[in-house]
Amino acid sequence: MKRIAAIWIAGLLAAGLAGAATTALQAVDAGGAPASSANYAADQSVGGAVGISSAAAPETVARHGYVGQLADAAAFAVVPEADELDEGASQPLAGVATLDDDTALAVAGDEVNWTPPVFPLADVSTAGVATAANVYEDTVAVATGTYAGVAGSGSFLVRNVGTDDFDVYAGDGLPDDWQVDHFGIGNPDAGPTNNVDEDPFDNAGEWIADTDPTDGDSYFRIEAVSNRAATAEVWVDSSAERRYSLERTTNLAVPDWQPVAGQTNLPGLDGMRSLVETNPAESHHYRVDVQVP
Ligand SMILES: [Ca+2]
Ligand SMILES: [Ca+2]
Ligand SMILES: [Ca+2]
Repeated sequence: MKRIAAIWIAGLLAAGLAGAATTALQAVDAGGAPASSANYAADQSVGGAVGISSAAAPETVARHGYVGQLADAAAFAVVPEADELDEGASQPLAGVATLDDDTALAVAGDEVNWTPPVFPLADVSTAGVATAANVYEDTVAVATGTYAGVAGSGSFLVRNVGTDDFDVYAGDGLPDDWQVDHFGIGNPDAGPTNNVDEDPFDNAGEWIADTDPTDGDSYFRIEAVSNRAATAEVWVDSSAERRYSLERTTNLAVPDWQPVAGQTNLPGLDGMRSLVETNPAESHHYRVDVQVP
């Protein structure tokens, strides 16, 4: 254990004990006055301000009035400058050591032996400057270090400010959290043109429709069309996170797709929903458009 403080001032011996000389017992003067005998003189140090003082930042607690103090670090905690940090940004770390007499000592970042960083920390310098990696969602970072032989840690939140900047999924046009949700981290099958489930849509298409890119039965399609009386109903399996529009044409050979009035940009329902054309003047072919809001 590193000795934090070692101050013993029981008195100043102005003259050492000589040979086998004997000294008379000398009562300590509580007033702090000098005392002396034939062989020595001492300036007593008793009294002064007594109590505990503290400061909030950097956290410090001092105990005053002790003639001497020996203390070892009993606990250590890492203190980040801020509780939240944007991904890719840096901030200083410091610490506070709680000594075995319950006093607290502010510890600078360069006094800490920092543990190698783990995600989402990209780096912690010897001076204690922490740099956050890019993340795919808000992620708690834990910084760990050792001071005076005592290990401690502290945490802060790394904010996800970019949706397409994480690891190998960066810059491919698909939201990183969606890719991680479906494929885990670092999966080469997660790219926008991949189609690992071998259904009619690649991953980019499955993202747009909010379908499962790892389930060959999950892809966007018209589930049913009903034509009761004069009303045409077109059914799709919908997502509440997407918008749907009904379009029609009379000719598939040379299609001229037109939106159906009142049936555009409708929210999904997280289940089957219908889009309706009432009293169409003639028979039509229909298709449904799905978009990310
Ligand atoms: Ca990000
Ligand atoms: Ca991406
Ligand atoms: Ca697919």
